[in-house]
Amino acid sequence: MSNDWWSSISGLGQRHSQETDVPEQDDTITSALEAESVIVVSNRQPYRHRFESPDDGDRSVAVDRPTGGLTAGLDPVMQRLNGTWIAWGDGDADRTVADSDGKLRVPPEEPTYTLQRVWLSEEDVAKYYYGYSNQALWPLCHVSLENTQFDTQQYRRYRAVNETFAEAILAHTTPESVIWFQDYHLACAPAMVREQCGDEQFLLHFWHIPWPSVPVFRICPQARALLKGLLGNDLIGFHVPEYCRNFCNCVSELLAESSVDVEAGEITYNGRTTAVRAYPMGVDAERIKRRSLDVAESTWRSFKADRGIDPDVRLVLGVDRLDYTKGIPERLRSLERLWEQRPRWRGRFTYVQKGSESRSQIEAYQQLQQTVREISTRINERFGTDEWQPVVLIDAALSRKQLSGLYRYSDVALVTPLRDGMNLVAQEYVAAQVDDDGVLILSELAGSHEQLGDAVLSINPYDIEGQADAIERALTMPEAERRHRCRRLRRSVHENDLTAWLEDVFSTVTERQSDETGP
Ligand code: GDG
Repeated sequence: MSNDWWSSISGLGQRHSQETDVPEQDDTITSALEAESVIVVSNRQPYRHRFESPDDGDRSVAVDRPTGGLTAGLDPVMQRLNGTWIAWGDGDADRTVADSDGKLRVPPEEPTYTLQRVWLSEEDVAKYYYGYSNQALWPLCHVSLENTQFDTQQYRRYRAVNETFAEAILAHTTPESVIWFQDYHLACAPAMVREQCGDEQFLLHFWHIPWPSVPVFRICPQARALLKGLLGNDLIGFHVPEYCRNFCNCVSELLAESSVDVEAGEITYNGRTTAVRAYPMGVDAERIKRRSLDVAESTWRSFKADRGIDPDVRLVLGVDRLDYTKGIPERLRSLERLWEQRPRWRGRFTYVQKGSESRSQIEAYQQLQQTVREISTRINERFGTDEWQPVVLIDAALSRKQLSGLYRYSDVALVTPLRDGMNLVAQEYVAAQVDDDGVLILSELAGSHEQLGDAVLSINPYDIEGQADAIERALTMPEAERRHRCRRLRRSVHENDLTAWLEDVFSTVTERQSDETGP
């Protein structure tokens, strides 16, 4: 199954490993919410069961578990809260271990909360997931209009699957429930739940990708229905204020009967108020720092040797899901431009692209994979020598520790999306710079630029020449400047980590709940 943010932030491909990855806990998060009241709803699940060797007829079952990002951040919170997590059961052994309603207690070794699996048919997955979610909403929100397709059948199925999720939610809802939706797969479900359960429950939604401006969003034939669906929530969170404003403006323009205060982020529709707030998501910086410290330079040198990279050549790194929003072909073209026009850089550094296959059932993703391979081969043929390969592609999933080592020992990271809700790779790279010695080149069009923009080298990902200049500047940056920038970035990433993000979200929930109930 292809990856989306859910699988990718918890470790692409190898999205779950045996590595324990529990972030620091903070009581303000759990005390903000009453036990047994939280229901998290997402497309992807935190635990997946699979048959170890289905081809050999082996029926032994293995469990894949969260390794990082939000899954690992929320899993321990859920363990304390004894709540319910509702998600699509996509593992081939998922039904074997769940009860007849699709429920099971997790984590497997010491069960503390309920995982409610939702079963989807092949057609559901084709139309709801690969169809409307990833060929309409994903490209639309990233303003990739050439990849955006609206298909009524797919939309109907998207609604039907949202209905299935809503039914599963309602089966677990009590008057005290706080229901937390994740992402663009579930835009219609909040209004469906609200219609059935009334006003008592608190519904919130975190939208992990950008929200586009009015002229772009109104292209969508289902624009009004999607907005109405989301306005079933009491609170909607985006990564940055720009997406909040865009969302408010869309409601104001497209739903005539709404009243919207864009600056305050307050929308009244159908007699109910929805707050719209920015919560820039963070990473588990402390954990990444510790992992990075654990990777010895010798391990790193053998990692390079295994991939045929000269241990003494400098390294520029890109880590992405192979998605057309990540700006990978543009990045490769800027490297090609650099080696072409400034030959002194040939043989001086290698570009490593950790690219994880994603959503390969969709043609645009197959094309992107092919383009990346073609440009890389062309560059290697044009400039490579017996001793030096300019571009190294790594498609195998790396463990979190290997990834931290790769971050730590790379001289420069290129994070150059054409559009990105946040981009956690940029923050992870910073958190792994325990030697204060890496340079981050970051796209102005990534949400994370808002937080890190002051101390990175900013680029416009469409500006091939400008990117080439930035790479050269990064490779020639004086040590004192590198260290100064790195320290500022690390401070920011540690202060705004995953726990701070969770605290922020939950403190608004408590605030809004007490506003509703009064003093
Ligand atoms: C969506 C939004 C938003 C990658 N390769 C490996 C690996 N990864 C991990 C990285 C990082 C994650 O994948 C990628 O996260 P991003 O945030 O960069 O991108 P999306 O997948 O597009 O995520 C995005 C995010 O949701 C959260 O809201 O920031 O804007 O598009 O965590 O580390 N992990 C491991 N091995 C790999 O080989 N273990």
